[in-house]
Amino acid sequence: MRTKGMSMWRMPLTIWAFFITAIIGLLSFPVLVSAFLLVTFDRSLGTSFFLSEIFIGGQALDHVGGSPILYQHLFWFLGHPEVYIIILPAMGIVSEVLSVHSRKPIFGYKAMVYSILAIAFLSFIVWAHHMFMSGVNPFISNFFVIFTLIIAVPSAVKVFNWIATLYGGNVRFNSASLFAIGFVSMFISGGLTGIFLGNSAIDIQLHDTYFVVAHFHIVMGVAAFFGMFAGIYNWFPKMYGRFMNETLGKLHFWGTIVGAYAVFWPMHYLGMAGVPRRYYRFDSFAAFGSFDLMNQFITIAAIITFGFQLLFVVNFFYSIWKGKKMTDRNPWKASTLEWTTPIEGIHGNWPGKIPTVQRWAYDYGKDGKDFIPQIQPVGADESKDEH
Ligand code: HEM
Ligand code: HEM
Ligand SMILES: [Cu+2]
Repeated sequence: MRTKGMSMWRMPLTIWAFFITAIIGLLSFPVLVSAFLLVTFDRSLGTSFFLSEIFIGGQALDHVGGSPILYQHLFWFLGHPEVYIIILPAMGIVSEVLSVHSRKPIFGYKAMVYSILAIAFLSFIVWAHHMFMSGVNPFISNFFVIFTLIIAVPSAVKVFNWIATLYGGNVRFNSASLFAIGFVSMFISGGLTGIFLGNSAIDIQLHDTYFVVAHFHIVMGVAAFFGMFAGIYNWFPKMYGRFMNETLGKLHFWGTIVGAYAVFWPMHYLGMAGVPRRYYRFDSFAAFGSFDLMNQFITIAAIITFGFQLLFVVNFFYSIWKGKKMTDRNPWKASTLEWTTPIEGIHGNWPGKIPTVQRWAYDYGKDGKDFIPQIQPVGADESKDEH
């Protein structure tokens, strides 16, 4: 007899991802807050946690023993987990959207959960990969190189499982699933450059160049936004009882994915050629003059990509009031709970008794049925769970 009710192994992956994200946040933000407190003390109370002996104008200031590198450690102890705080929710949403719109159970549900856990754990022991050029002992760097490269394993497991979920699926190519697929593409592109940066020997060349800017915009800026868009297009009917316009949505997707690659792909070349980040202008460096054209191209691409985001804003607000009305409470034929509440009083809960969860969240295409809602009891003749 299978137990009734929601259990950890029945949670949708979106919820798993949000849950683990909350834990990462709880453990990492306090470290940043303490760094901020110490900085405040340094600046207003005359302490020198981060200020070492400095000479200004031949005069020794009265700071002793502080270490600016300590600030970097505290900052990146938050900073690296933070990038996963940004990406994990998107990963959860994408897992959900890909499964629903390919009409297949998510491939490797438990592996997905364990890789989220592994990523979360590892994210706390790789922070110094942002500091290979801070004068960190190269022997210590090796520790961070190894664990950084190990993160690629659970990341690859997730990518493999998303693709395997799509494989052979009856995929509905709508705005939600397109953005989810776009997420996978961006995550692969940005993850690969992470592996380059994770090798300290290569990072010595690439640190503080546009290669890093390219890496993190693709994997964080663009991918996280794609996850958010996939989620909005997917749950919009749930939120407002109306659909977003699909034609505008698809236009938004194609404009954004082409635009985002046009903006951030060339940055890799800039970086490999040695163009540093955080420079306002390059006129005093003759050598960088030859990159003007590429920079102009990036600027124009960014403006056009921004234009496509306006389509989204228009679509969003237009659809809230004028979008096609939802007549079926479960338009995507999803098995998760949120789609079983009535259309009226969208933000309310279930009228009367709260339904009991009977099965995991991904019974798609099981026993020849298109989908089985999570609240449907398990039949006696039903085959075993997928996980
Ligand atoms: C396979 C996975 C990944 C690896 C191995 C990796 C590795 C690295 C390394 C070594 C750096 C430091 C580069 C440098 O400053 O010289 C870096 C920078 C960065 N990464 Fe990743 N990364 C990965 C995935 C991600 C993900 C998923 C995100 C965000 C969602 C992310 C966001 C960032 C950001 C924001 C920076 C730059 C921070 C800054 O200096 O301003 N990375 N990455
Ligand atoms: C089309 C959209 C975007 C464009 C064109 C863009 C462009 C840029 C450029 C050119 C830089 C480098 C500045 C420099 O080093 O001098 C930069 C820095 C950065 N961007 Fe973006 N960005 C975009 C969206 C985003 C998004 C969505 C995120 C976050 C999710 C983001 C996060 C960052 C961060 C963390 C930095 C590093 C700031 C630093 O150097 O301390 N960007 N961006
Ligand atoms: Cu990092």
